[in-house]
Amino acid sequence: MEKQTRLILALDVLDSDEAIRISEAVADYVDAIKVGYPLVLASGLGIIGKLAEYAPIIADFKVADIPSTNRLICEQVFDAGADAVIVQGFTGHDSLKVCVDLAAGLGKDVFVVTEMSHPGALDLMQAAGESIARMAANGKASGVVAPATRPERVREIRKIIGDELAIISPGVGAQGGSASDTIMAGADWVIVGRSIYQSENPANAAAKIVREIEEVT
Ligand code: NUP
Repeated sequence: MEKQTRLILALDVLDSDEAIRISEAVADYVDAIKVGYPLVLASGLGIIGKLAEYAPIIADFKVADIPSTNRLICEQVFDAGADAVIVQGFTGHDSLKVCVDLAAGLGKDVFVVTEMSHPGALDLMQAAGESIARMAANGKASGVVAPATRPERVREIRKIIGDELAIISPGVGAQGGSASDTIMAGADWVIVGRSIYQSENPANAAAKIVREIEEVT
């Protein structure tokens, strides 16, 4: 994934034609497209290969199982044409290792969720977030997912992981986070969904976020 616009589209629409239409419209403004359960469950795993024509695909399956099952899941995801997969970190180092080893052999990326962006992440996840970030760095993941809704946590997580790992950061727009604040806190990419795909003009909405990022980089 090349760092150019520093924007990743979260494409949580359900209809495959709409997904393709939006991907085509925003392709110039995004470095990757993140797809997850809503789109894949509604339209099938084949959508990954179709969207890969427009941008690298990050499969947000928040993989969270035992090592053997994690491997089976990641094999399917990479076979389908995804360039990267998002895995949960709370399952521990061995579950992460099989994903990283598989990805490394295929030239793909693994991003590890540290602490999520929604309010409920404060209940349980935040307490583990820094340990998960450390495990992601030790386990040679490509990067981590950290909350744009809490730029101060992005800053903390950046201190822990250093400069080798990337930070991709959801929570901009609909969840209240700011693209420029998140980039200034140390994120490499912001992930934006509803503010783009629910907009009347997704390309303009994406272009506006890219300009906001350019002003602080
Ligand atoms: O902590 C996380 N927060 C989050 O919103 C981890 C995620 N993977 N996401 C995903 O990012 C979420 O599932 C959605 O696909 C996207 C944010 O979308 P939006 O709030 O910009 O619409």
